[in-house]
Amino acid sequence: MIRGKFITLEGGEGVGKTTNLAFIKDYLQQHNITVVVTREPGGTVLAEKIRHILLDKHSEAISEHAELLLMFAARAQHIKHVIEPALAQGRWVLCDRFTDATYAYQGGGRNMRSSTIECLENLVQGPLRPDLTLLLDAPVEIGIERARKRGAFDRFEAEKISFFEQVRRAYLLQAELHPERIKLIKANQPLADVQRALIEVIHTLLR
Ligand code: Z5A
Repeated sequence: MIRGKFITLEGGEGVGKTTNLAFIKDYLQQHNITVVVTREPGGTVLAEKIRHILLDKHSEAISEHAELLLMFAARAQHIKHVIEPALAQGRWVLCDRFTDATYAYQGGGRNMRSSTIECLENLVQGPLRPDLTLLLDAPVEIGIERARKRGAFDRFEAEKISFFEQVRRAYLLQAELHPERIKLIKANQPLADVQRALIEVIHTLLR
C-alpha cells in the first residue's frame, strides 16, 4: 500500500481555507484520489470537545501554556485516530490548519517560544509533517472583514488587529523557513485566480 499524502491549508482568519478545502477535495477526487477532509483543532470526538474549550469564551482566562497544551492534546488524538490510519491506508488527508497554525497563533500571537512548540511537535508528531502546506495570505483587514460577516466572534476572533498582524508575520516566517513544503498563495485576488494558483501547486504533487 502506497502511503497517502498529507496536505494542510493554513492562513489567518477569513482567507478562504474552508472555501478552498472543498474545491481541492473535488479536484483530487476528479483525479481518483480518496480524500479525508478534516480540521484542527478537532477531527475526532474528543478533539472536537477540546476545540470547544479552546474556541468558547470562558469566565476563567485560559493560560498561554494551557492553550498550547490543549492544541497538542487535540492534535495527538487527531493523528492517532484519523490522520495516521488514513495515510497508512493510502488515502490523502486534507486538513484545515495544523502545526503551522500553532507557530502562528501561539508562537506569533501569544509570544510562546518556537523551541517550546518544536519540542511538543516532536513529542506528539514524531516524524509526521505535511507533504504540502498551502498558505493563503491576505492583508489582515481583508480576512477579518470576510470572516466577521458571519456574526458572533469566538475566543480567537475577538482578538485585536495587532494579534492577527503578529499571526500573519509568524505564518510568513514559517514559509521562509520551510520553502520546500509551504507554498504561499495570494488570497486577496478573485476566487477563480486563487484556485488556479492552488491547482498549479497541487498538480506538482500529483505528478
Ligand atoms: N488555532 C490555533 O490558535 N492554534 C492551532 O494550532 C490551530 C488553530 C490548529 C479555529 O480555526 C481557531 O483555532 C483559529 C486559530 C486557532 N482562530 N482564528 N481566528 P478555524 O479554522 O476554525 O477558524 P478561522 O480561521 O476563523 O476560519 P474561517 O474564519 O472560517 O476562515 P476561512 O475558512 O479561512 O475562510 P472561509 O470561510 O473559506 O471564507 C470566509 C468568507 O470569505 C466566505 O464568505 C467566502 O465565501 C469568502 N471568500 C473566500 N475566498 C474569497 C476570495 N478570494 N474573494 C472573495 N471572497 C472570498
